Amino acid sequence: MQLKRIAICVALAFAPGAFAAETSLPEVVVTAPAMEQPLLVTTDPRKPRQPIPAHDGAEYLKTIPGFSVIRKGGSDGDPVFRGMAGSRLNILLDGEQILGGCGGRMDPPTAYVFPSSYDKITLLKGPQTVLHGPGNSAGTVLFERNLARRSDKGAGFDASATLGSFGRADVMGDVHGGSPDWYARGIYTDSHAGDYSDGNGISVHSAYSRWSANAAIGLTPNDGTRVELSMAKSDGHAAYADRSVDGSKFARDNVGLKADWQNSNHGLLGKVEAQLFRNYIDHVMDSYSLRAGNPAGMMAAMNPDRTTTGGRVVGTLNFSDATQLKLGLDTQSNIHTGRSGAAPGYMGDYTLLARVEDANFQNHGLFGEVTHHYTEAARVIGGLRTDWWKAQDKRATVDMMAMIANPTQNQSRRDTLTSSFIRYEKDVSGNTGTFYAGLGHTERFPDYWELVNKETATTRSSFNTRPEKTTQLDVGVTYKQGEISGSVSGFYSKISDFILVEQGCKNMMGVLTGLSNNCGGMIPTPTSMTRNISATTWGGEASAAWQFAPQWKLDGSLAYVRGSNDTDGTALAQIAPLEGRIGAAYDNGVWNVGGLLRMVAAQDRFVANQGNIAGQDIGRSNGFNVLSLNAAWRASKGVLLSAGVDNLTNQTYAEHLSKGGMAVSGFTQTTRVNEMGRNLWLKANLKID
Ligand SMILES: [Cu+2]
Repeated sequence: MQLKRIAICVALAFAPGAFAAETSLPEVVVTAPAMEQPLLVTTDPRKPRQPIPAHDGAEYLKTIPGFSVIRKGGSDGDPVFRGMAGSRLNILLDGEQILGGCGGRMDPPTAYVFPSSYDKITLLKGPQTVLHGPGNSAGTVLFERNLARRSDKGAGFDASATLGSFGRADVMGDVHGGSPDWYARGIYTDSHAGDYSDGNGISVHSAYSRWSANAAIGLTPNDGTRVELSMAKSDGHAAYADRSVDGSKFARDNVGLKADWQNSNHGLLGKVEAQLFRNYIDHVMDSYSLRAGNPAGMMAAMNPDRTTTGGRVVGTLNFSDATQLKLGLDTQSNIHTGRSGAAPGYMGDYTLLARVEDANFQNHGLFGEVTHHYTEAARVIGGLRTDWWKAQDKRATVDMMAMIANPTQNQSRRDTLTSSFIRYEKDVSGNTGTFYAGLGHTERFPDYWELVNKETATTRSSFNTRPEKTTQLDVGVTYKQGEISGSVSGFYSKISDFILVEQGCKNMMGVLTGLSNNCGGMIPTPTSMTRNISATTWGGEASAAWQFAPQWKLDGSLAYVRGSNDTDGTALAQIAPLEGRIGAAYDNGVWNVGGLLRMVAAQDRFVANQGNIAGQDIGRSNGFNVLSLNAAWRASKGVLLSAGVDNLTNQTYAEHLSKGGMAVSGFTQTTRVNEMGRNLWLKANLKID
């Protein structure tokens, strides 16, 4: 009976227009993806979304309640979840880790993500898994492609095109084909935008251009076996409004090999997954190619690169129908180098200089995660992970001018870190939802930015910064019955040795003279330091949707985090303020019309010059409300046309976490990098299977 009802519901959901009155249609324009399973939010990156995001990973995550983005320009912002940025958020591209190279954090992992080249984005909240690598104290984000075996010979095509205000133009093409025995897939994306203007018509130095190409070939000799070889190449350039250089190169070269085997018979060993990858990124930032008035000589360009190689093998052991264990190993090694000089063709051309290694890192992890169902409606999930970590500081000097010797030159560090979690999940009676409560502990070793390009209050090198330890309680519930669905996810987190990044001033002797960005004159000089503190954060997200009439749906969400620095007795910096969203949509199965009101409160809790590797607090920020409207037409099966107006009332506003505006020749300097003013967009999706 239950199965029959599910089958009818599924059939209705895929019959556009037919019985829209009796079922809720899938969201057409994504405005706030909801948590439908404990701690898990999934979203389709190919769907139109509002407001229109830059074509990078961070802005696609921003639609998920709890996420914010540290804005630096038009693209490549840093994603922040529940106040946690940088490597507190584990971001995986088809299971592969990719680490940026920029010492100024222009390239978070999401700068190398081209969302529409993926089929699915998944957020796993909290330290509630050990399967995806170390350090996921705030959460794990998976950008993934679907890999189902073909049932017949054939080919398909999926494409989209987007046009928008301020010179926005994107295309995406995805061609795939094969037979039950093999498949091939190629995906290309291209995205351009000019400098946008804020609500006051003030132009922001923010133009960008990005492209990516992916190719994969796979063998699927039977239902349970798959081997895939994949390659990716991408590049781009982006203007930055928050600093004196722009990103003129973000090149990525990738190769990956995956093999999966699933046991078709009942047996202890149910599945084996193995993966190897190499990611090379080559980044250039310079002061001359994307802005006027700067000389191309001397130290005008910096060119870091990073090679990340890694692998993973996981076995699934079925001890019984009720108990399953995933046991695995993963490994990762990365080498970071740098060089800087003049533009090509000038004396001191950086491209002719040797790259100099400044640091390398290795990590080997062993993990096990068990799921035990002790009744049909209740289960316990637990995991344990140990990481053996090593880092080496290769820098001879610590300053741009290569005058100050590195006190930790050639030092190595080793550490063994452990992470664990246990979670109870109980389905609510009548199968209307699930309650969960989990306790997790994770230890995160400092990343490149925290160890290798910072100082401390007392030394010129932060290479001995202690690892950060997070213990977090996650509690929540999901609910869905009839016309109403909703979820609540709360957390309470105690972080010891939280790695705080502060901006300060040091004199010639390296003695700290104050905490400020504005050090004045030649002496003292600005410095960026790390310090281990104790911190507490708590908060959560709530969302609800109500289909109050057959073709009408209302939804809303709230996200809030409060953070304190327990060592200093102050607020914890870089926490986004309370945010709420209300959406309404009319959908008759063919036409969809919707609106979104995003309401953000003022943030009074700040500590100037403190934060993380991606940003520091500037000061208090004002609240704002932004209204956006959208419409979509399912022209035929496989054809969707959508359009929207974002920031309808042309508000001038900046997010609390946006970086401070820099003086760029030809542009007006603002306190923070302002968000886009009123803008229009048009998107066409085409799918042929
Ligand atoms: Cu850079």
